[in-house]
Amino acid sequence: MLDLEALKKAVGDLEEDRVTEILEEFVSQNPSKEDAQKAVNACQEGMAIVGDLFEQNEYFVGDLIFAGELLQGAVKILKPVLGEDTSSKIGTMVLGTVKGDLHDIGKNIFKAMVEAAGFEVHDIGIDQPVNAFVEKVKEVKPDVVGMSGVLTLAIEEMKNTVDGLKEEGLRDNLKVIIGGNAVTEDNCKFVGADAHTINAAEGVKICKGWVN
Ligand code: B12
Repeated sequence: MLDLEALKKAVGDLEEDRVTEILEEFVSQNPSKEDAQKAVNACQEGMAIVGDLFEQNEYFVGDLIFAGELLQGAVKILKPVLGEDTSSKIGTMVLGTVKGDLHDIGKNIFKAMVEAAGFEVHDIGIDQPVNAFVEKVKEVKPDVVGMSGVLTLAIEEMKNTVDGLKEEGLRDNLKVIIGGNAVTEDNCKFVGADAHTINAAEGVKICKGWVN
């Protein structure tokens, strides 16, 4: 059995060896995808602890960097379980982290899961300006655009991106979903997106609903 509290605490305490030990043992027990998603949620909660301690000046930028590396390692261990699916292609997505924001751990988790669900994902990376989204949409004509951002400033950039898509006449044939720690119901409306979530599994469900 996976001890979610222990995992959350180990991530919050930046105990990399302990996180690896817990997750390797978990994966060796052939867990379900649902349980792997619970592990992701526990890691996400652990990262929220890291963020809080950073705000309280108990952790510093170096700790954020280490936390990022730690979580990337954790996702690598979980990926074979999260990504295990043989669905055929159900849709196309352009995905990226908006301009000014360099955070990509959550985006990469969502990408692995939505790919496993059958989406062909064109990941344009981090710190991507409006025109990078617009050009990629023109090129691949996706069903969905996914934007990620965890910084408060990301919300304004998400809105600029939706406005940019509208200006080019591309918005009407698209669904737009935003994710990352900074998104809320209110700023989803402000951005002009169709949906928002801070949970990758929920995001996958929403996107599947759009193309089915
Ligand atoms: C790790 C980390 C970093 C790492 C990032 C490494 C990387 N490769 O991503 C590094 C060290 C680079 C970093 C830098 C900075 N960071 Co930082 N960072 C964090 C931290 C601790 C964790 C973020 C994370 O990975 N969370 C875990 C993931 C799994 O969660 P998530 O992103 O929300 O993703 C989930 C869902 O939201 C969803 N999802 C995500 N994207 C998408 C997209 C779609 C389409 C969908 C459907 C779903 C989806 O799926 C995921 C799984 O469920 C957070 C604290 C926090 N509470 O988040 C601070 C935090 C985000 N950082 C913060 C700050 C201030 C900074 C810096 C300014 C620090 C500095 N002084 O330099 C810089 C900014 C750099 C920049 N321009 O972006 C603040 C932001 C404050 C704000 N409100 O704007 C936070 C909140 C910390 C804090 N409490 O102060 N950071």
